[in-house]
Amino acid sequence: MKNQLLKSVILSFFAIILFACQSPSVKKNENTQTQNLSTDVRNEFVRSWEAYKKYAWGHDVLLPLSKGYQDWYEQSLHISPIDAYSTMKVMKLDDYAKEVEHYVVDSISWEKDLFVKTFEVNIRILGGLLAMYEYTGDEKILDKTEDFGKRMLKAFDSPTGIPYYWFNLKTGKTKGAKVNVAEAASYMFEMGILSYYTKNPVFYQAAKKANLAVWERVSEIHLVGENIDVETGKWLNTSSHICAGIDSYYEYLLKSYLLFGDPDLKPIWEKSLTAINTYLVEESDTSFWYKRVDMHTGLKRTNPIYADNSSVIEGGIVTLYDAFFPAVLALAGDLERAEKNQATWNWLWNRYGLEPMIYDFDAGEPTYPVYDLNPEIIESAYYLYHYTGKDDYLKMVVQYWADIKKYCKTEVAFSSVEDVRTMQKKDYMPTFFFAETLKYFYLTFTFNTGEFILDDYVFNTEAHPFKRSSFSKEKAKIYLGF
Ligand code: DMJ
Repeated sequence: MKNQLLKSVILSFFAIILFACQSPSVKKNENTQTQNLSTDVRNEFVRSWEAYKKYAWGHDVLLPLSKGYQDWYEQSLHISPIDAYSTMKVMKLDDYAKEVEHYVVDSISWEKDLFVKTFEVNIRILGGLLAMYEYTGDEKILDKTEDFGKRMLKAFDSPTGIPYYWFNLKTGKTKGAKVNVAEAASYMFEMGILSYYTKNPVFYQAAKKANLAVWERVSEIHLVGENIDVETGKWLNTSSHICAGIDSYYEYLLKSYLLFGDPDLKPIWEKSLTAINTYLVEESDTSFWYKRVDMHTGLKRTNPIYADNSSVIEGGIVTLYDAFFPAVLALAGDLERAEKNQATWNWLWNRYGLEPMIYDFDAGEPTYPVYDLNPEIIESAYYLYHYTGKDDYLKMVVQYWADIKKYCKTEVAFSSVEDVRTMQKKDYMPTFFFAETLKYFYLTFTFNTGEFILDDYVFNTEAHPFKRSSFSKEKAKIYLGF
């Protein structure tokens, strides 16, 4: 007995020595690896930004193969610089950031006779400008932001309060009564922040009204449909899911509640999440998907006929955008489902080396094989790395970075891919590559430095970060008017 005790004391002693000797060097190697990777991501951001400046400055998008540019509409909305800004701040590229600040203040006017997409300009332009104000506190930037927000407010002037698909920046005219739920009700986050900064509830109130208009029309089992008419409030399509077309509606219920604490949002989010997990999960021994069901029956869609004649989308169709959901689940504290869902997305990524934009998990085939440098799977791996501390998630992100460099890197920047089965490149680099994709890579690889702590921030759906401590719940009640 005594001998055994002595033996185990000696063994423990050697184990401690071994651990003490090995652990720091293993950690050091890991740290060196992530340090090298974060430097690599930052260098690639700089290389791509320099290409944007050289070939596309002032325009919306860089064309990375033809070395040209493209604008979304007849005139530029300057989306790349506005979207790239917060990543520059996160990467401490302050000279570039200053240049963008000056550009926004001195060279951008929103007095443009242009119909723009309400949803897209909200998450990229309003979200990007708000982040710029958050970082600088510069009142001139807030003026530009408020000016944009007031123009956008016109879109919400509909019989239901749900915004039209398009609004004209100069005239305030609107068009496009058919919107999906993401386009109908993903505004509370940005417009709430704008109300907070300007102490004017009008923005948040409009956004919340749109959300409540959707919630009033939720089904008896607490699911929303996909498309809705902003004038009649009628569902045009009763397909319910968390995929592209609804995604950020759910994301913003949770995130707006976290940032402002509006008590009306909590039960909506909680009932929605319960319904999602009750009706949308399709789990097997090897996969965990969120499928498409009918909003009234909760049954998987097999032969949908839509009132708006939109294309037939069956229950097993998922989009790579849906990979945002593990991050949202993790933020909501449901690590079990978040990890299972992320494992399934990771499997899909590794099957091709990049993700197809639309995939049919019943057929086991992509139905639209494009990859547009999207961030969602990286975002979710970053959240899970943060919340679980498991190296598996770091390894996933290391792999995604290696694959993106292998298949998407071009002479001057990065490109989307036409087909993940052939890896044929496509002459386009979306603005969210600057705003989101490179940011989430960088944040994962700098995670151990503690320079950015996820718990201190809430991101908009375009990865523009906002400090929780900038928003007092007490003041939010007054400034947002709830
Ligand atoms: C981004 O523009 C936003 O994240 C949006 O919510 C949907 N996804 C794209 C990038 O994939």
